[in-house]
Amino acid sequence: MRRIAVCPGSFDPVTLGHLDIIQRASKLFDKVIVLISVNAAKTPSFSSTERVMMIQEVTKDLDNVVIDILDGLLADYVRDVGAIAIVKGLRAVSDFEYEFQMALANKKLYAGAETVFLTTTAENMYLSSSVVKQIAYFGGDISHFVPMEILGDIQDRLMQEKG
Ligand code: COD
Repeated sequence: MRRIAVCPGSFDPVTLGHLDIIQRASKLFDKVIVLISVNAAKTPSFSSTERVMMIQEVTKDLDNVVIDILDGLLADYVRDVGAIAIVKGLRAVSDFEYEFQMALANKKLYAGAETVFLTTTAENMYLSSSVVKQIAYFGGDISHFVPMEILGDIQDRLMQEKG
C-alpha cells in the first residue's frame, strides 16, 4: 500500500518554513500531495496558477511530491485520494489552538483524516507568508525567508502590486 499524505495550505507564497515541512513529509510518506487550498479568512495575493508554478519550481528535486489545487473541503479530498495523513507545520502555541481545532473538525468530517504535526525549525519559527509579503511590499530583503529560485518572482510581483 502506498502511504499518501496531504500537505494543505494557502502557500501565498510558499516560504522556507513550508518547504521544510514538505521536504520532511516527503521522507516520511511514499507520496506527498501539496494541496493549495482556500482559507476563507484570507484573500490571496498570488493566483492558484502562480502558486502551483512556484511550488513546482522549489520541489522539482522531490520525486514523490505532486501539487494539486482544492476548491472544497480538505476532509473530502483526503478521503477521495485515500490519504492516510494531513501534514501540518506547528510554529507556536498560537498555531496550536487553530490547528487543533481544524484537526478535530477534519476528523469529524471524515474519520480517516488523521493530522500529523511537524514542529518548525528554530530558524523558521517566526516565518509566515504574511511576514514575507509585508517585507517585500516595502522593498525589504526576503532572501532569508523564501527559496532562492522564486525570490525574484515574488519580489517583482509584490512590487507590481504596490504600483
Ligand atoms: N514553519 C513550519 N510550518 C509552517 C510555517 C513555518 N514557518 N509557516 C506555515 N507553516 C505551516 C502552517 O502551520 C500550516 O500548517 C501550513 O504550513 C500552511 O500554512 P499557510 O499559512 O500557507 O496556510 P493556511 O494556514 O492558510 O491553511 C489553511 C487551510 C487552507 C489548510 C485551511 O483553511 C483548509 O483546510 N482549507 C480547505 C477548506 C476546508 O476544508 N476548511 C475546513 C477546515 S477545518
